[in-house]
Amino acid sequence: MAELSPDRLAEFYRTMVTIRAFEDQVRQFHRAGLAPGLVHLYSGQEAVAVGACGALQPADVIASHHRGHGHCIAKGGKMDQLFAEILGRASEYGLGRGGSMHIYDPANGNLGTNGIVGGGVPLATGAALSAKLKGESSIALCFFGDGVLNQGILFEAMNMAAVWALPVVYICENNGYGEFTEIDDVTAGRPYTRRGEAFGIPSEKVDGMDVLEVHAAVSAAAEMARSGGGPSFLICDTYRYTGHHVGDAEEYKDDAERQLWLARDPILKIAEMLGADDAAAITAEAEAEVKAVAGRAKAIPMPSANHAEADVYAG
Ligand SMILES: Cc1ncc(C[n+]2csc(CCOP(=O)(O)OP(=O)(O)O)c2C)c(N)n1
Repeated sequence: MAELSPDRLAEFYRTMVTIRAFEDQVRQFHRAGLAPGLVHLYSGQEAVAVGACGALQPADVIASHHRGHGHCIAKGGKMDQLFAEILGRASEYGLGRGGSMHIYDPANGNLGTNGIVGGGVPLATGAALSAKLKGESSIALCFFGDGVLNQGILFEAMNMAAVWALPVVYICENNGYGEFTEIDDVTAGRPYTRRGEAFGIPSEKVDGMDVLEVHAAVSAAAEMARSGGGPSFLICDTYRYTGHHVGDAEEYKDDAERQLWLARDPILKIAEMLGADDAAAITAEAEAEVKAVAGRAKAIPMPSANHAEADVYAG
């Protein structure tokens, strides 16, 4: 595995602790009744978004899912606008009308978070087809949860991507659960990498709690996609440290299992590499920044009546 420079390692760490602090703040907003609708937190899965997006070039695109704040931040989204959208305020990302699961940031190469399980799969595949037809060198990363392993759209999309050698990397974030159900109880055909192999797509299981391992795997897949080698399929094993959504008491989870995964916290792992003092300094800066940005986001106005028909098209 290629070593990262100390600066890059620190940058990865900063983004991971920023995501964790962002999600803690979202939880507080939600509990205070300020974030309407459901929110699904990404805490625990930070190594996947950060390691994967760290392999991208600026023109590359991502498609995210319902647990997508981490992807938006790792792709370089604006945190004040993210908070504002989640709070239903007039953000640049959706005028507060979509919230957490409808963050759309095309200028930054983000095809959006998505409330439809598997909804990002055709978007990323389409973006890869578009890049190929236009002769561009950009690639698409497609993030989705393990619940998508049983969605037909994944197989239709992977088939097309394989036949046309599209520049797309399919990244399954296997956090072990789909809502309140253990994935192994409802999913046949282990190891799940066989789903990609069925289409002749190079498929690999990755430690999703290790940002360096994710980065190495996605970098190799991205390089292959960019050079015309076609798609890849990665299963990143990870864990969500929260309920399915804020408000889920997680009674279906075993405490021993939780402790096991907490000991593997992806943030602790990279903190050890950085050293305690450097890690503590970066954490303090990142947490202060998130707090300040959250304060600014709360000052963004609510949508006005004039916004009601914005972006609405009649045939
Ligand atoms: C097409 C579709 N079916 C069902 C749902 C309801 N639903 C929302 S999240 C979810 C579980 C998704 O699990 P997974 O993909 O593993 O992601 P995770 O929540 O574990 O990150 C389901 C079934 C939905 N939003 N869309």
